Amino acid sequence: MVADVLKALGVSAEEVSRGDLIVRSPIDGVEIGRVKSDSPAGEVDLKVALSVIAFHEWREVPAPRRGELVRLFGEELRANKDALGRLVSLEAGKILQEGLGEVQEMIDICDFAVGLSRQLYGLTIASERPGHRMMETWHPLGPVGVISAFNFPVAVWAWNAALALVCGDSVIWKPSEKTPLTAMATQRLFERAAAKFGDAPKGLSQVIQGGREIGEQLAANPLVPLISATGSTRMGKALAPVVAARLGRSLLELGGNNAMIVAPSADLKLAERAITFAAVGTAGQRCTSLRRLFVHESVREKLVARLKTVYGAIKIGNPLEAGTLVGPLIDKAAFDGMQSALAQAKAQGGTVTGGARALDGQFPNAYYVQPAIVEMPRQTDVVKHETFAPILYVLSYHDFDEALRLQNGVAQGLSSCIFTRDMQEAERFVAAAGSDCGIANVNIGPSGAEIGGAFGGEKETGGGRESGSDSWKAYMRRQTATVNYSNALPLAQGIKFDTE
Ligand code: UN1
Repeated sequence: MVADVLKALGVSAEEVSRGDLIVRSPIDGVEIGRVKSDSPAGEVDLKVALSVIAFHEWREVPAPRRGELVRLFGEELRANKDALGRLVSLEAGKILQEGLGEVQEMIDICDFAVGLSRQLYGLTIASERPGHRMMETWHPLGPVGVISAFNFPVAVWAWNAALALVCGDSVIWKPSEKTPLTAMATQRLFERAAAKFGDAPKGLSQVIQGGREIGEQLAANPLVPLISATGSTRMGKALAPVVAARLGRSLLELGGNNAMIVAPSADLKLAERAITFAAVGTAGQRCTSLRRLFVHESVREKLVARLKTVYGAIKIGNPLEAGTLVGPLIDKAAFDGMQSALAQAKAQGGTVTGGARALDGQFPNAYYVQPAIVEMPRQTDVVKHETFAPILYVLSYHDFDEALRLQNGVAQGLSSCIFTRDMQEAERFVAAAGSDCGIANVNIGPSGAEIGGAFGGEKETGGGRESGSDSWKAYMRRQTATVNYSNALPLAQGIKFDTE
C-alpha cells in the first residue's frame, strides 16, 4: 500500500529502503521506509551553497514567470491529491479527509501565490526634495530555510515555499524526522513541475533530512537570511537564539493553547460541533486545536453533558477507513505526554472523562486514545501548558471580563474564539482589549484557518505570520530608493552644506 502510493508520487521502493531514519506508520507501528539523514557538517552547507547559486539565477526571473512554476506545481498537486493525502495519513496518522484537506491547503496557497506573483506591490512616496522621486521596492531575499513539524507535514512547507518562490527566493526544507516520506514525495512533485517549467535553476527547492542538529546547522548558516520554523515553543526557544546570534531573521509559528468562550446566548448545537472538530480532530495534534473551553455557568451543565455523549460515540480507528474521526497519536512519547498531563490534571483537582488508550488489542504498536474531557476547578498549571493530544479542559465563568482574562491568561497566543449571539460580546472579543491571539473567531472554532489570512500568533507562539494577507513581505527585502532627476543637489531636512 505504502509502496504503491510512493510509486504514484515518483518515489521508488529502492529509494526508501535504507538509511538511519526509520519511519513507522502511527496507524500500526509498522516500518514503512528508511531514509538517510544528511550530515550536519558537510551536506547541509553544500545544499545551502547550491541554494545560493539557484537564488542568484531565480531572483532575476520576472515574478509572474516565477508564478508560472508555482502554478505548475499546483497542477501536480491537483493531479496527485489523493496519493499525497493518503501518504499524509499513512505517515502522520491523520484521517484521510484531513490528509486530503492538507493537500487542498497546498493547492490553495499555490493559487494565492500565483496571483501574488503579479502583485508584489511597492510604494511611491512623495519626496521632500524638488526633482526627486522616492520609492519602496520589494526584492528577493535569499535562500529560505523552512523547518516543519510532523502534524502538518506538507501544508506548512507549502505556505512558505509557494510564497518564497514567487518572491524570488530559493527554499531549503527540513521536515520533521517523523515525516521524511511526505517531504520526499512533495519534492518529487515539485521536480516534475520544474521539469515542465523548463529552466528552473537546479537546487531551487531542496530537502534536508534528519534531526535537530540538521535544523540547527541550517539555522546557523549566515547564507540563509530567513528561517521559518513551525513546532513547539521549546524548539523555537532553542532555535531563535541560533538565528539571532548571526542577526538572521526568524519567522516562528510555535505552540498554541487555544480557547473557546461559550456565552449564554450561544447556539449550543453549533458550538458543540465546533468543539468536537477542534478538540478531537487530528487527534488534538494541531497547533490550533481547541484545548481550553470556558463555558458560561448557565449553560455549562447542558453543554458538557452533550459533549460527553458526542465524545462517547466518536469513531476512533484506522484513519484510512471511512467514518473514522480520530486516528492515532503520532507515537508513544505523545501518548505518555497525554497520560502525564491527565495525571497532573487529576492531582490539580480535575475530573477526567475518557483519555484511556484504545484499540491496543488490534494495534499493540500504535497509540490510539479516547479523547478526554477534563473538568477543572480553576485554570491550573497543567491547563496553561500545551499538551499535543486530545485533551479538552473545561472551566466555567460568571462574567465576560472574567472569561476574557482566563482566555488571555496563558503564555501562548495563537488562536481563540467565542460563541455568542450578543453583538457587544462579539465585537469586544475582536477589539483591542479583547483576545490577545493572532486568530480570533466569532461562532467558528479555533482551528482550520483558511490560507487567505495571515496565520500565526503572539507571545510564546512566536509572532510570525505565514500564508495569506501580506505575509509575503517576510520573504523579501525592502528597499527605499530615491532618484534625483534634477540638476541640483538639495539636501533633506533643508541642510546647507556648501562646498563652493
Ligand atoms: C499547524 O497545526 O501547525 O488552521 C497548522 C489550521 C490549519 C493549520 C494548522 N489550517 O488548523
